[in-house]
Amino acid sequence: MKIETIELRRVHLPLVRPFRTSFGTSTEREVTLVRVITADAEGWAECAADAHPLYSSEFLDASDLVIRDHLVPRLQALGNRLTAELVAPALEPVKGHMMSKAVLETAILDAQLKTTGVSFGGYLGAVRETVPAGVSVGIMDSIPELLDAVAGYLAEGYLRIKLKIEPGWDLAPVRAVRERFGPDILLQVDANTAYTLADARHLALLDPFDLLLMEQPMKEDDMLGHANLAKLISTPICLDESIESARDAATAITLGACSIINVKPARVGGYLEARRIHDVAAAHGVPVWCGGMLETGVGRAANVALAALPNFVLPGDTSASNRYFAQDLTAPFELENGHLRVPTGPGIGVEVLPEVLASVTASTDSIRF
Ligand code: NPQ
Ligand code: MG
Repeated sequence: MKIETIELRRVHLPLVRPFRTSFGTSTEREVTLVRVITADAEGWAECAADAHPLYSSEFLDASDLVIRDHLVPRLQALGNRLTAELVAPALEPVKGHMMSKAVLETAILDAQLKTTGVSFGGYLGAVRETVPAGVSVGIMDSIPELLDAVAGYLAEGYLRIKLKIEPGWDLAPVRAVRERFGPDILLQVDANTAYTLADARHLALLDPFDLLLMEQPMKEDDMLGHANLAKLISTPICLDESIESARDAATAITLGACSIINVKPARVGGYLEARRIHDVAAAHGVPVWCGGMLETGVGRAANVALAALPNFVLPGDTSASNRYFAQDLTAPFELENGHLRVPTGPGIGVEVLPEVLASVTASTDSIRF
């Protein structure tokens, strides 16, 4: 593939309501979009990093810099031999920066698949035309406010509810949601690293509520702690932040640190490594589901394709566009009986709306390749 230009474009999208997690509150989503221009096609992807290094150490300004000064030059060095499959090996000497690596690999893969007329789902091995949609519900100021929000999402058709938790907002919201909506709704929690092993007895109080899983209760580098916690509570542990590679997945599974994995392509360097995590987990009989990073339609399209692989057996954080945005960058993803349709067109299978893009762009930087 011969790349002519790589464009980095910073956009700001307002969120329909504030989204609060144990690490902070967001009122808008700021992302860097990468556009890869070749003679035959244009590839698009979005960097999942946040403006602040709170979910992980990555953040957007640093990502733009590492892409420009450290990653793109290594791709340029490959010349016309460049393919999406060679991106990760070429970037491997650079430590970390998985989200920055992921956005480059994904935009290049999109251009490559558009050139050959293959969809993301077709390339990755999707086996479903639609995927069940879950929704991630932020920490609220009160239980009544939370119950209203959950009632609204269930009425829209969401098939699984994930409550964000933190110390002081865990037992009461879970109990209230179970009491109001009953034992049959699929319910899980996500702590985004807010607890320690000293909280094990408290977290065990969630055992009676029949949660599908508890996501990332402790620090990202605490594999052993999660393995110990798993012996003290009956809720299955799912890891998110701790898993940055297929090797991490194998370690966590073998250690007993998790029995379910949240796969986010951005966190693991792209869709190729995400598929390897899917495969490693499947080989161990460990179910996976597709996480979310408040993606615009550009990132959402590729996630929905990944979520259609066979071992994605739990509903993901693949929500409809209007869960986050009044106006998405693409035609909106909408729920159909609680499911999202997997795009079938070449590449990510969705197009960026030019007028919307222009209206939300804060800055653009073109790199001649
Ligand atoms: C998670 N996502 O599973 C993440 C966390 C998260 C849907 O719960 C800006 C950028 C805000 C990234 C908020 C969901 C974010 C973000 C939350 C990621 O842990
Ligand atoms: Mg999470």
